[in-house]
Amino acid sequence: MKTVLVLNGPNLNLLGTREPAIYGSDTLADVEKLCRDEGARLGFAVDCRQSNHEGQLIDWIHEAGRECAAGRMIGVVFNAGAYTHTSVALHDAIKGANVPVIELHISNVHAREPFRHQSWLSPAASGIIVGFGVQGYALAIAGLKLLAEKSKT
Ligand code: CA2
Repeated sequence: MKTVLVLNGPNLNLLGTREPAIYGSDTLADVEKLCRDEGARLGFAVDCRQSNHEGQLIDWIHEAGRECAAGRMIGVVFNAGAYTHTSVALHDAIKGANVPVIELHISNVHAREPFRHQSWLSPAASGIIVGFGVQGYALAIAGLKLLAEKSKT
């Protein structure tokens, strides 16, 4: 069974504890269960990780590149949190690892503060899911499956 990596970046460990009007009331554990359930429905194992550290996220993207090259993984669902709007290093990591990444945001970042409208990750991403709440994670896993099927043809 192939794997999907679900990566959550800085402060997403706080999900469900504050700002429910923006991010909903589900916790990160709830989101990770939702991802594992959607993966099981679609025939994938789901590996969920969260870090508040940019370098750790970069290392995991590199690891995902190696796993995809070995045919054991189909790609990454990545909510990079605020690093989305700041990190050229994460952009370079996605490009360098040559890994399919679905950039995901729980909230509609384009309807929020102007500093959230810029993403350094979007030009390196294979697809983007924005503003569907935590259900976006399930949509992103289904999207990765579609991309994996398309790349076989
Ligand atoms: O909408 C998203 O998923 C974001 O990636 C979430 C980031 C934000 O910086 C991006 O602009 C959009 C913030 C994640 C922090 O999540 C918290 C959740 C509850 C309480 C505090 C922070």
